[in-house]
Amino acid sequence: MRRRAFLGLAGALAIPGCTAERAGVVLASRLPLPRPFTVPLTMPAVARPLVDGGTAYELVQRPSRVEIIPGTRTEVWGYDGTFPGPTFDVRAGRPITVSMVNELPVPTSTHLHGGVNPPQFDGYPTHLVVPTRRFVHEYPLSQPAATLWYHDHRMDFTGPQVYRGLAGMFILRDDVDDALPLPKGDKDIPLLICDRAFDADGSFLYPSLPGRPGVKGEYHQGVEGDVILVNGAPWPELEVDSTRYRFRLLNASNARRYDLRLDPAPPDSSAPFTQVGSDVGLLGAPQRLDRVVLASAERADVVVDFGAYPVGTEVTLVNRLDAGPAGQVMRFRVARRGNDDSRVPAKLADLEPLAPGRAVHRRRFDFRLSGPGAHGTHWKINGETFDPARTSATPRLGTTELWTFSSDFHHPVHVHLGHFQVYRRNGRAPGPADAGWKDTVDVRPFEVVEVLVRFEGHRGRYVLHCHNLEHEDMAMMANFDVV
Ligand SMILES: [Cu+2]
Repeated sequence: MRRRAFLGLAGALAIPGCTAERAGVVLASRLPLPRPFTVPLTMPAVARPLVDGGTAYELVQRPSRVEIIPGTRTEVWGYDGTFPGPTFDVRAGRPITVSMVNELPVPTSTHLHGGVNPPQFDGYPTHLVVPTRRFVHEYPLSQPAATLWYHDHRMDFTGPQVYRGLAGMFILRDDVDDALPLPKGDKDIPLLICDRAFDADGSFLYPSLPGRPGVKGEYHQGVEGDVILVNGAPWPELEVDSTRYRFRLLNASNARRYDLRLDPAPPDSSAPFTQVGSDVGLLGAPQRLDRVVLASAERADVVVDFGAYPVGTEVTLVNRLDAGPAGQVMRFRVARRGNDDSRVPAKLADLEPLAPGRAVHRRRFDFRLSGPGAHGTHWKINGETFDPARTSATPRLGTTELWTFSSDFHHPVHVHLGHFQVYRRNGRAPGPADAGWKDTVDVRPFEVVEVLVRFEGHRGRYVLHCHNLEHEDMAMMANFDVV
């Protein structure tokens, strides 16, 4: 009975107008906003090893002043002083080391999101690298090609520190992916999408969260900015050939969800997006999509064929979840004809579907708000706030478990180490956004999402948490120990 009531409530909330598809609260910029589509899309620098051909990298986390809004300067805290940080472009099966040097005024902890890494290199929230010190991460990269990303993970301060700029893309390639006839080279483009608000002096605007000095209550839901940045540029424009492109979409926003569409849709009314990859690797087969919905930290690797549009067309990537400035993301201008020898094959990779019969253990994780009370507002998992000393689950290495996530709000649930496949959403088959291997799943208000999660590679202590960074900072996190 309880379960039926639960699903009934979820159904009611799915009625248009009754549900908020938005996860956060918008913070308005105090700076006049730039006109959209007036700055070019730029690519972050590619991370270079210390020695040509080597496998040792070093990034310096430091403040710098950069021009994001034309004519103003914004202080960012960036990897090598850049926002986004340098893009890693590395090969599966070839381990690397990344020395993180902290020249910021605060402690940091760096997490390679989606990485299958030993616990001591995973960026545990209390594994702090204090100012002036460094820490060398060893990444085995023993996992299939995928679009990963790296970002700060400091306990209680991940939201403000990522917001200031501590995030970058991490592209892992392998022979399977290379052998596919997908668009390559300058037509394989990472797009790191996030939102920010700017103060009158050009600095990033970020509120205090409940429990901190100068509380503004509602931002416990999550912070959304009114400026959409792609690769760090506000509503940029990209000139494209009338050919296929591969876009590695990452929602690097603290809280904002996106419902991405192309406007106009292709004149031949074909689905504009062909998804080829999910969070942590290729799909088994491509899927055609009219829209791409991304919660915080989710990725979608998609192919768009601008050959469907006449040369001269301006195609806008829009976000249907916002009627204001954040309803637009970037623009593509189909500038010229181009040769296109790429295609999307019917089969992409061997994807082993996990069957529920494989699960050796079932666990439930309920994500819910508590407070405001004597101890303030907290976001809790199974009624508990994060305690680094407590473990909530002990999966065995090499096994698969069935984990059920339920929620009272938008909670994009991220599991470290363990990759998963969505088994059921509200008792039914999962949706298009759930396809493939995942590390983050979009759990919406009063939904029940069941995932089959596999624990491979390493034993030790890891976390699962809500990837709405404000929720994460307000303790919506739990330990599990792989034993
Ligand atoms: Cu949450």
